[in-house]
Amino acid sequence: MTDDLIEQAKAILRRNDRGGYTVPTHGLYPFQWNWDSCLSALGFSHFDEERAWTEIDTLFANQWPDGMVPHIVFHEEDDGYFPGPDVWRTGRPVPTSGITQPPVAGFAVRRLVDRARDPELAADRARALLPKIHAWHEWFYRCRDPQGTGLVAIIHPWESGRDNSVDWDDVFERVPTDGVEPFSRRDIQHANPSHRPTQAQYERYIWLVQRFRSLGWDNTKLHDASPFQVVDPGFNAILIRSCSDLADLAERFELGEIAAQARAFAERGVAAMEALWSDAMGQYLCQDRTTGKLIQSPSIAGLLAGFAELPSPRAAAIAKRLTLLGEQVDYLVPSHDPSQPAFDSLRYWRGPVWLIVNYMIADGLTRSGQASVAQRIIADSLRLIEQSGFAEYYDPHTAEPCGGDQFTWTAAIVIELLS
Ligand code: 9YW
Repeated sequence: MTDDLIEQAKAILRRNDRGGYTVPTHGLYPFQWNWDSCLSALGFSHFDEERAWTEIDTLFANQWPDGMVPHIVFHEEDDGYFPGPDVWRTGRPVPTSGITQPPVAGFAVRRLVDRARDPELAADRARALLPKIHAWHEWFYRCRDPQGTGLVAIIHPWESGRDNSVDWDDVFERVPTDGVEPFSRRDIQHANPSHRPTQAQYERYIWLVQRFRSLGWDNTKLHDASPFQVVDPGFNAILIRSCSDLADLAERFELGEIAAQARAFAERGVAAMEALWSDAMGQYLCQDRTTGKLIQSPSIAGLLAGFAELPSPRAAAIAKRLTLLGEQVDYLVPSHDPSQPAFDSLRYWRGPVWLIVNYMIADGLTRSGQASVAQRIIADSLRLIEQSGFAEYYDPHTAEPCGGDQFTWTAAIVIELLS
């Protein structure tokens, strides 16, 4: 059974391989996505280390001069996805989007180095990537935390990787739709529309893109100019974890300056996370940076926070929340609390389970000594695969597979969990 699943997963990675990068899935997402690639490299590394490094190298070959690593790289023309390069118009040699995604590269690179079967290859590739990843982290704290709070904001829901989370609903009231150029969505031609974001949400996504485009994608301006500035605990935890993993690697490779700076970012971030903690909800919450208020929306972002090294009472509280959620669903971890009225078991990031997030939460909790809930998450993840294949996401009650199928990062995580 295990061998069979690994073989199926490898076949998906090969099928979605376009040479130097993989597409997340055939049809729906025909380009390279940032955090998909970094997490997919983990899967490749178990059977083709060279290919794993190439996945991350290709992404970083498209890093912007200011340090940002874009959320999509449009390597080839394909009108199967909206919005394409003609909408973003970022002026990059290989067209890219103009926003970023959860910075999981530092974590992924460290994992590749730690278990390398070819340590020389790993050292060479990691040494070359380290300064680039660090430049991206510096970019975050410079451009997305201009007040120096220790936490970065996202300025577009797509940056979080959790496009239509309930977390954004109230802040989205502030994002207008006037002046949005007419557009035709492609996602709902590939996937079930009732599993996808709504038209009203898409109009706001595009309004923000047009706003940033009108500012020439100048990252010294975008943060302050955005009506959408949200501090996401899951996103920050990924950044903190990547900074601390990068610091460890930099120490190993005797890159003292990077090590010290990366360590300082991580330590400051962990301390600053306290501002996002809610005793009432028993988890971390997003913060609306414009008003300074916590967003009262118990989503998976506050549980993904456990991916960073948090004070142990916080990790224990997250484990407790997960145990309670586990009584409400058959499959952990729902992307939103099922007892909330906005929960929707099928609609993208408003309820369904995503394997990549499960993997990161389980990894963090295992490190924090919360092994039993981590094991439940992993067991649930594998049951989902056995029942419903390698989907983009799943209904936490019924295991119904949703979104795209033969999904690259889902397959990569299965290889990672079973190898
Ligand atoms: C979109 C590729 C991406 C992921 C995101 C996910 C979705 C793309 O797919 O966004 O156009 O909505 O939300 O996390 O990187 O798999």
